Amino acid sequence: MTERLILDCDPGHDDALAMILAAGDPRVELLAVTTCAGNQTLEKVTRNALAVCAVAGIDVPVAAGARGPLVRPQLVAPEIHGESGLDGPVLPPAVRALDPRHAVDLIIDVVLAEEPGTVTLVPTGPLTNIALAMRKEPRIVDRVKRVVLMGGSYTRGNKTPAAEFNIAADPEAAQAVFAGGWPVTMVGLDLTHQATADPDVVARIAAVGSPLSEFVVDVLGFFGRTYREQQGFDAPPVHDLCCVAHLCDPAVFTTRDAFVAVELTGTWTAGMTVTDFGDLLGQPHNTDVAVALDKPRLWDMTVQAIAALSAVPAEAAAR
Ligand code: PIR
Ligand code: CA
Repeated sequence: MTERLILDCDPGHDDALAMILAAGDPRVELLAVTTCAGNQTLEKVTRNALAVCAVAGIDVPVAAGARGPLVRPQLVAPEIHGESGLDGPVLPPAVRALDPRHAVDLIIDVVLAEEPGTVTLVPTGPLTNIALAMRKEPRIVDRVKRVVLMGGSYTRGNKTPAAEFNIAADPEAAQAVFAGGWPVTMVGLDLTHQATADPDVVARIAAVGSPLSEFVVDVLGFFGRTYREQQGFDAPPVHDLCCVAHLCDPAVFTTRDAFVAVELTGTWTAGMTVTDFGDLLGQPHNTDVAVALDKPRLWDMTVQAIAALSAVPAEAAAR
């Protein structure tokens, strides 16, 4: 059975790769793309989503969502993703119009229109749209198959020592999602930092030899430079890609169940995903936490997806 998903993202270099895998792997069906302010402003990340659709020939509804977090001042990440939010590659103009609906309404409409238990939500930015959709239409909680989100960590953060960026950007929204009562898979930094695009991977992508593969090489080139300069990484970790990869093939990573809650009041720890794999807190486990990556599996499917999308004639891709 193909896994059907809505990608709620803030492209974003790794979000762009997640979109491409979701469109190019035959084991998943991308139903819609929604955007949320995160790596950059809503206008910028939405433009980037449409640009990725144009390059990759993605033809699904794209809707813009929340302009900022529920409670806190907005965070953006230009030091990693650049001023545009997707610096590096040449961004083609959009070839498709934005869906007129708000992202929250598109999410609700798609989930209610499909058979119960068949749609997975894949948030790869701050969780603002997902929290708002839960509150606007609580029936989606029982109808969604599960939520596979990139965010958090059980060891340390990247925005602060305690907090990962997507959760730090909107901790209140994240807490609502973890406590929502639906199955949640947390794909946090502990997992995604294993998903580096090493030089051999970039070479395999370049060897596909298409406009799309060139675009991806440029995406990874910029992301690799900022990750080297800002975070001292040898190669960039392509966080968001891991969520989609898990829908393509669950064996791409192992999980452990845990209780996860988001710290909302700590002086130095706001946005921390407090993770109890045992029973220290006496709370029922609410989350499957991604632990160990099968890296060759991740990059094999990603290279294949890029090749599959590249086989589409350029005219069809640009329609
Ligand atoms: C990556 C991100 C934000 C900040 C940094 N430093 C690095 C974005 C990625 O798009 C991913 O979804 C998540 N947020 C990783 O923290
Ligand atoms: Ca992201």
